[in-house]
Amino acid sequence: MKAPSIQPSKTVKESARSGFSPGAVARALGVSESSLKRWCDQGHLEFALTAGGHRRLPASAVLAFARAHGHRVVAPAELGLVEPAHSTGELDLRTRLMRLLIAGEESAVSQLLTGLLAAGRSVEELCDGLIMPALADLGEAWAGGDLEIYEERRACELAARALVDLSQLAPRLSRRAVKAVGGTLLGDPYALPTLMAEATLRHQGLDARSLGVALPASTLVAAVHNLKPKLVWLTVGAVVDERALVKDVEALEQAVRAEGAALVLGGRALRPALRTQLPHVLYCDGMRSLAAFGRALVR
Ligand code: B12
Repeated sequence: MKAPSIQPSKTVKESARSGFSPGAVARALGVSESSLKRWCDQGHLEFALTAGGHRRLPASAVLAFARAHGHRVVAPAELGLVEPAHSTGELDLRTRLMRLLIAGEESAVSQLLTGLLAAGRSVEELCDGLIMPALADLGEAWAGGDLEIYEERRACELAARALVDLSQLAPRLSRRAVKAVGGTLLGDPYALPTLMAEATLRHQGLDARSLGVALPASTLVAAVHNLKPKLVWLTVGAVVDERALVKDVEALEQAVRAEGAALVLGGRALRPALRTQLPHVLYCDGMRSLAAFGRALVR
């Protein structure tokens, strides 16, 4: 059976497919079109040619270029991205994201997050500092009986799609990109952390793919041998049986060691007492540390 894949939002899908003209990109970055065309010709900026011979630049390449060369995206709307409204302190943003998630405002959620990315925030910062706290607030609202179950489930779907959007805006991978895979073990239904790991690592230049949730350890071991990733992540959002988890992690660690790769664990359910029972593996408390580890691997 093939699990349905999470689709990016329409805006991001279209921009990823068609790309933008040099004029639009120049306006987005607040530079002249001639400078922009020169950077294209010098190979600093990736582009494709249309059938009519016109350059088209994908938003992901523009964002990667801006980040690497210290440019700011001054007019994100030119790239189909929306500038986050002003006067948005962190608390404002967190509350705004939570409200949009609860209201099921799919494009507004995606626009808020991709707009912040265009404005210079990193994916890992958005994950640890905004999306995770907004979901924690949402969890409190759910626990307090203020939310319908469908509102919580829908919010989670939207957050997942927005994370796929952020992944799509990662720089294009080089053919020799370091591979990374990960997911959750059987009994763990939490999908967002593994999508966060995928988006975070892709933005560091890794060929990262989330394999999904509720995976038997044996299939993760098979993935390690077949796909030969250099990094394997496990997100632990729920633990049904601690002893089974320890055995699963041991099996996975052996496979990862045999292939000369690294295993990184993280997640809310990995309490300190449980961590001490696990074999010696790397533990990260958030996407910022995972990003740092990923960057070290691609250097
Ligand atoms: C969405 C959600 C669900 C959804 C998940 C759907 C899906 N497709 O993912 C569903 C419906 C399955 C669900 C079910 C339940 N849930 Co729930 N859920 C949530 C909610 C609102 C958000 C979870 C989430 O995705 N958060 C965002 C992620 C990204 O945050 P995170 O896991 O903390 O990850 C961060 C770090 O831990 C770290 N990290 C995580 N993994 C990794 C891995 C690596 C490698 C690295 C480097 C870092 C890292 O980085 C992340 C970013 O900073 C939380 C609220 C909350 N506080 O999170 C409640 C919450 C976790 N759920 C709760 C409860 C009670 C339940 C249920 C028991 C409800 C029920 N009666 O059925 C079940 C239990 C399910 C189970 N088998 O365990 C409680 C848990 C209370 C407790 N103390 O344990 C919470 C806290 C809500 C609340 N306030 O009461 N839930």
